[in-house]
Order: sequence, then structure tokens, then C-alpha cells
Amino acid sequence: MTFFDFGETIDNDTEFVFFGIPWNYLSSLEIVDSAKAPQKIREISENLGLTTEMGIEIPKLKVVDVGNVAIEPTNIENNIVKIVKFMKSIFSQNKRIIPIMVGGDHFCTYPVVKTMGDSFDKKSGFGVLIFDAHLDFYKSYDKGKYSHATVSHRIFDLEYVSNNNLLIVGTRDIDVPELDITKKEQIAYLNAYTFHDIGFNSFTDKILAFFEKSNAKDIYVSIDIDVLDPSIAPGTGYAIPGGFSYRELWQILRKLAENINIIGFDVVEVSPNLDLLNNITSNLAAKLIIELISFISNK
Ligand SMILES: [Mn+2]
Repeated sequence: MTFFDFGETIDNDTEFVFFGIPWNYLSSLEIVDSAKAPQKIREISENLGLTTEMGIEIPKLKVVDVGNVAIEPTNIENNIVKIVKFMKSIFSQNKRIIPIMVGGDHFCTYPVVKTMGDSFDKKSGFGVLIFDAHLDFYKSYDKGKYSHATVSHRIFDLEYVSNNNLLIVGTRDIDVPELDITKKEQIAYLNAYTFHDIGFNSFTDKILAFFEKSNAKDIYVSIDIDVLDPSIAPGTGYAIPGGFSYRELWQILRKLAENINIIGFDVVEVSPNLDLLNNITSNLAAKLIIELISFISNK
């Protein structure tokens, strides 16, 4: 079973490669099983209609699903190496590929961003945009420096990432140690309530202006599903009120894809065991992914 029944072989025409990282060892919550999300999201896609909201025929999109990275749950360093290797083998087949990663917990984003940034020629043009209810900016948490709650900090630690080209959007559950670090390092973030204070256009313009100022033209986008309101995305570990609606995030992503070059993206922290029986959260994730693919593809 593949995502939307797409093929499995990368060729010269392939634009997007979908792959899963079935790994939630670095979540700080015992109750989540986001490792099962890649397979669940593939299953869910079988039941969705084959056009996007804007009328794009999904089978005509140039997407390939290459399966999951083989993960050894507790071997962190080894998994990082495996994920990097997995992505390098994708790029060795076609270097223009836009990777789409489905986690797993949010830590899965770190090796993906690292691979993207390391392989990127003009590192000055690289940027990272994270949608998340959280800053994930602890220095160390739970199992140590590698955690889903430290992932933004680890990304910030990469030599080519700074407070100039890293932006976190949708925050509304920030802990004091994180606030202290982000103040000291002048990390840029936009709280979720700002969207309602200033409205869609100004909010999206703020995101675009941030990357314009830093001259970052090629942006990696990470979507923690908890950036959405838990009333529509209950299947995740931290159900924090006050998140975006599906339509709000859809609108934001559509406008971003029109104005910046999205070089890869991920959806993480979907936890099928905490979802409703109708799989609303996995469904939402499948929709978001295919809609964002079509926005990028349609430029
Ligand atoms: Mn989060």
C-alpha cells in the first residue's frame, strides 16, 4: 500500500518523494504511537477522492512513495545515520526531489533538515519554517539532548541555521526554560493568537517578510500536527487549545507555496492510537500533505 496509490520508483520525472520514519522513541509521552502514523496515513489516503480542493487530479501529480526508513527504536545515533543515508539515496537518484517525510515524533525532523541543509549548495539561502504549538527549544529534555522537545534547538544549533532563517509559527504552549533561551538567542516565533489579532493577510505577510529579510529563498517546512486545534486534530500527544483550523493552515500554506520555494516538508506527531474512530487526524494529515504537494507542484 502506498500513499494515494502512487508508484514506488523514482525516475527523472519524479518531483516529490513520500517516505515514513516510524519512530517515536524520542517522544516524552508514553501514550503516543506516532511510529504507526506513516502506515495509517497511507491507509487513509485510499478512501479519499482523487482530486484536490482546487481540482487537481491527484494521480497526475509526480509523487513516489518509497516506503519507510528501517528504524531500530532505541539506537538514536544509528537512526540519525540511517535517515541521512536513506535521504541521500533518494537524492542520488534525482537531486531535484522534494522530500515529504511523515513521522514519527518531531525529532524525526532533525536528521531530515540536517540532510537538506548539508546537501544545499548556497547555505545562505536556506531557511526553516516550523508549525508547532510548542517551541521545542529545551536544551535537554527527557532522554537528553535528543528529544522531540529539543528538536528546534538542535536545528538552531546547525551551523547554517540562525535566528535569521528559523521561524516557528502557531505557538501557544511555551515553558519558562524555552522562553529564556529564545529571548537570549532572539528566536523568532509567531504565537497562534496573533493570527486572530491581525488576520490572515498580515499574518502570512509576516512569515514572508521574515524570510525575505534573511534572503532565505529555499525553505524547509515542518508541520507538527498539534499546530492545529485539538478539536479537529485530537490524535496527538499534547492537545493544546487555540490552534489553527484546517482551513486557516491550508490558506497559509497555499499563500506560502505561491511566494516561497518549499524544498521539502514533513508532518509529524500524528498518533493514531489517540485518534477518533473515524481517524479524523490521520485524514487531516493525508489531506494537508496532498494539498500542499499540489500547491507546490502547481507554481
Ligand atoms: Mn508540538
